[in-house]
Amino acid sequence: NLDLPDPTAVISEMSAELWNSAVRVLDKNWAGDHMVPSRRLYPHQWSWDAAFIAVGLCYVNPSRAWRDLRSLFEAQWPDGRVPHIVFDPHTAEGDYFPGPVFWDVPAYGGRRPRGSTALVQPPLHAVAAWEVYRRAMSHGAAAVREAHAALEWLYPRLVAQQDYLTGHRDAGGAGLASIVHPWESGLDNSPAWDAAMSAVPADLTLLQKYHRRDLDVADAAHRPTDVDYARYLGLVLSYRDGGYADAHLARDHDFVVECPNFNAILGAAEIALAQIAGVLGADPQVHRARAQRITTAIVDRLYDARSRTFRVLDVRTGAHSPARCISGLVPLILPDLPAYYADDIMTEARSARFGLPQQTDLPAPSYDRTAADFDTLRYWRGPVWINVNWLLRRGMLQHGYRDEAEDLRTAMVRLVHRSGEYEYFHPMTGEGIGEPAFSWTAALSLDLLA
Ligand code: 9YW
Repeated sequence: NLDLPDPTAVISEMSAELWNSAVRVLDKNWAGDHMVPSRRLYPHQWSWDAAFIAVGLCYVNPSRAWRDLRSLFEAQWPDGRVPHIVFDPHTAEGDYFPGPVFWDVPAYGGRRPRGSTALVQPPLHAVAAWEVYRRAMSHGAAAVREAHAALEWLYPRLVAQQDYLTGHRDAGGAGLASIVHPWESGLDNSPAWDAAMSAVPADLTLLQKYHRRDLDVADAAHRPTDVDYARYLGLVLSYRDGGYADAHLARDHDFVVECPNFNAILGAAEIALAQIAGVLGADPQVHRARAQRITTAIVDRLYDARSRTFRVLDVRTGAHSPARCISGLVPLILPDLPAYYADDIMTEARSARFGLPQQTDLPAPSYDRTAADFDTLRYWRGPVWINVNWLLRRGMLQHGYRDEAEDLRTAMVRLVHRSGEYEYFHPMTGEGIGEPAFSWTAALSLDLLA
């Protein structure tokens, strides 16, 4: 039938539209020496955002991808921690809360000119650095030289980040990293924290002392609640009162958990470091061995044999969280994960709980669709996020689920093309919610199209 459009032409037109608009988003969000996640809500630099951003930015501007990662690691602390937010001194204190004044971190002899928080985020940067390096070839000899120099600069800093997380942060004593605040997970108000957070004091008077800037620019129905925020602030204040030191966390701190998403990324980072070490003439074997140890510890500690899913572990109580969240699917990115567990993850991903595109036409939601408290709007309690779906697809490719990986890729591209580069998406309708022109959604779209 001659009236029907040629499907390949439709797809390439859609791809070109999305590609061009994603590039525009990344141009708009570039702030001179770093990328902001979004102009209004997040006017500083965020740690794991920089990694996702680099993965896509390298197709169009590898120099900026390296510059962004470098800006982040210039703010690394002497103990190896890479802060979850690096503040932009040109942004007014009132434009983001909690800002530098609230965090009041110690100064380290001018090594950190830009100020930061004291928390961390999932260490995806080694994976990102390796991806940016791999793509340098297609940009010519100068780009390859730039990439090599960037890897040389980053490598010891990436190793120091891993050492901090598996050393200072090994509160559970089994070689995994604990997080001490939901913000460290990147999945702020995920139901995975509800059980552990219910024991954290919620001092609502803190919210009379401070102003929640996020509610000036975003819809309260989408954001974490005031009770969440009171607990978030209380946890920072108690970590701050202890000088942001990590000794005795399991004993003294109110929130100490091991997250499968965070630790799977920690393991994947060692695999990427092995590849980077190979290029730089360092020893890859030590990183492969570490990746293996992390994978084994994730299986031993975070796998719940009864439900056959990976769960968050509360280090203080020894209990697994009852919530089935997308974080439980991310260990699929670990190449050494035995097929038995990879199969279990795929069973969960295909189930009505997460319903891969075959059932819903949409990428996976952040939380179990069948749960009584599944919330279609509130941030990490239901909506679809592109970054964690990108990780899930990476895991599918890693373990040979090629058809499902391709379906997921198509679903993500279709969703962002239809709705725009939003921060997150309604898990029933696909409508874009949160911030428009969101950097990681744009950057990862480039990677999915490339
Ligand atoms: C906040 C910047 C960050 C992301 C997190 C996301 C959100 C910050 O935004 O946290 O104020 O709630 O949960 O993953 O890094 O994009």
